Amino acid sequence: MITKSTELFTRAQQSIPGGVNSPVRAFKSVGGTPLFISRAKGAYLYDVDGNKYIDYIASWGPMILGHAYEPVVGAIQAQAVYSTSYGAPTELEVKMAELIISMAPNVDLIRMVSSGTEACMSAIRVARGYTGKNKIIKFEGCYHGHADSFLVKAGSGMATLNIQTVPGVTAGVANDTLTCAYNNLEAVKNLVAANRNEIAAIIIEPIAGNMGCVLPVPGFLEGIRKICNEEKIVFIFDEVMTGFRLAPGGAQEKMAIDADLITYGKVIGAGMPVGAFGGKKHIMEVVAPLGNVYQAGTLSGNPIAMIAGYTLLDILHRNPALYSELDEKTIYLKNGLQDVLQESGVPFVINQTGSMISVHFSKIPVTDFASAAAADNAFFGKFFHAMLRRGVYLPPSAFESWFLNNALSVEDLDKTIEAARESLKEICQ
Ligand code: KE4
Repeated sequence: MITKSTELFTRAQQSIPGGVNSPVRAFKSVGGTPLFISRAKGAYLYDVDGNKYIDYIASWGPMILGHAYEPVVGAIQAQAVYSTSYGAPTELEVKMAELIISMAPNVDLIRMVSSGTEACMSAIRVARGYTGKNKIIKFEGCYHGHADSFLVKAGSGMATLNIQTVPGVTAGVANDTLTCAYNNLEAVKNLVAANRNEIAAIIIEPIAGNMGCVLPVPGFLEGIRKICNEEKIVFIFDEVMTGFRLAPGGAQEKMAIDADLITYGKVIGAGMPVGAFGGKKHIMEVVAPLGNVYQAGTLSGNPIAMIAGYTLLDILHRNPALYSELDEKTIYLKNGLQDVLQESGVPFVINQTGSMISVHFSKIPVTDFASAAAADNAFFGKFFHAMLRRGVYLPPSAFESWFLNNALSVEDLDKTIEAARESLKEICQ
């Protein structure tokens, strides 16, 4: 059937590579035509054909209190009349930095940028500038944005498209990126021993969301923390997804682990293009113009982005009960999905922490990229479309976390669980 989405997708491919401005939106791994969204409100997305969906992407995390959240929309509207950018410092940036520092552990200084990629890319440069060392360790299946250093065995869209090596990333850059399996502390120890005094940083998603949701096993993060202390390696928590979503203090607070540098994105922009990197003073002091590690951005700290992010963060900061509300809704959904999946007899694993959750059609626990990739992801594609037909919009890839937003009602959750029951019945018949 020709829909407005299919017409738009055909048209989009004439002017945009693959018809999308970010690969994971193209439905490549689940098949079919991406839906073009016309508007969203609260927990719901509406496509250009007028279909309504319960949204479990939340713009990949930012829309934690729901779409078109009135205080955020109002703040943007009020600020926009004073111009959208000055290219000069503003009080808004100071208030934003002070608010983040009051919420996030181990952040003495913070620099705003315009994406999570920029935040992670800059954090790596700071770690290299601070330590004078070149190599980094990242984990297979973790995704830290599309900077060259990270496009080695990355998750998210790279896993979705099964891209192993990226043309354009030079051997020189790739050689400075060491990788090992998530949750394998022994492998970290071996890499560090084999590259003694050469490793500037270990960067990790403290709770991974880019191979589906994968949790650190007890002792894993603690073990890396110990190695970094002993080897003078900068421990970078990539909290672009987890920051201000799992708790006011993000994964550092939830896991009670201290990082040296922390990167943020998504929630801190409330849907506007914002990223940030921050950390302990003695490290962040190398950042220009204070130090010589150069990092810059025309729209860094943009007033519209700042007022949007500040408004959302301030509400989260003043109402910590919103986190327990969101977590309870996620547990409710998890329990309901658990029941219908058990009824279906299909092998599955549900990974969940806070308001991050993912379903893997796997016979074994999903604890790293290999086990996530070994799941029946073709079945996930069928499940995705069956749910979409029933008005539930899941992330279009098995290598993504689902994100709940606090506008979801129990009725929405019940509809989602019922849609899952019907979808599994349809696929398994
Ligand atoms: P951005 O440059 O896309 O703002 O952030 C990159 C990034 C860094 N770190 C983590 C942990 C991330 O999850 C991301 C981006 N997340 C993906 C979704 N898994 C973005 C979606 C997309 O690529 O369109």
